[in-house]
Amino acid sequence: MRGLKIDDFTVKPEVEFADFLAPYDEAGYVFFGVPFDATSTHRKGASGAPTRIREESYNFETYVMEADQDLSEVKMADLGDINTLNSLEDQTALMDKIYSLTSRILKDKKGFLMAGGDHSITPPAVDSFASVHPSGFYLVLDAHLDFRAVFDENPLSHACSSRRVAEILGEENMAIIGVRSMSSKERDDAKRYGLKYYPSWDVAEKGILSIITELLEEKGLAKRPIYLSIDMDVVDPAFAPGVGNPEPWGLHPRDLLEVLRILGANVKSMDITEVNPKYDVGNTSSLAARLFRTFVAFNFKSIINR
Ligand SMILES: [Mn+2]
Repeated sequence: MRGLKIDDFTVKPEVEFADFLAPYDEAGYVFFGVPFDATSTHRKGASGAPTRIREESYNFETYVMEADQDLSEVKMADLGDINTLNSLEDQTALMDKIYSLTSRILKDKKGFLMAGGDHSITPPAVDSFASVHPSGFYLVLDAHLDFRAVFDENPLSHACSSRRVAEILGEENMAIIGVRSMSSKERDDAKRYGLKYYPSWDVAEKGILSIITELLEEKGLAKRPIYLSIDMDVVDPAFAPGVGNPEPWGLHPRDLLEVLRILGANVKSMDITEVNPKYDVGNTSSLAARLFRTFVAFNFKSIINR
């Protein structure tokens, strides 16, 4: 991958993410899509998400009210979508591309916003994040524990994403919020590893604020760079029906807003995966677009006020 220009990784989109129009060299934040869903297990279609999320991004004002920040004051670039054949045969090559591209972006001191695709795309991005931020922490919002060692004979399946991240960062440097689905084997493994996770009913009972506060104290998050991964199925299917593996008893979208509000300053990069336009009426991709915009607004605001 050495010697590649930044444009060599991606295919330019027909329509860029709204307001992400700066050239790469000037951008503080870089958006890109990964149209890959070859490891999806129930309803395929997440490969169409980057395009749909871009389309929905035009619904919103440049002024992000919750952060009191106008995005017209922020330099952001849309690199387009990573080249992929969207097949299992191509998966290892794709993982290498994600690693190389995210490494380049981070070394250029920019944050990335990655739009999946299924959740299998996250570990290589965390891998490059960990090499740039050795004290990094991984926070994932997901209905599923995704802690299988292997699934469908594929260790790179989306059902193994948290397990792969644990091997990269160490299970003590990660937490999962919103879980309500796992196998009994995953339950046993999580216990053996001491994996920190919060079921969705804990979020409903205690409130997202108290859970984030607990993590801030226990894991020293205030001083650590965070990689935030949002698997859209963490949100209740009533609010986000367009996902591959919908699970009842999910989070309210405002819980995600609070996560961004509190941790925005420390989240250096993020992804949103598993949005599936085939089962959406537009609200799921719209929520994804707004989450990306809100993240940039909170993060940039905290940077300029620091
Ligand atoms: Mn999931």
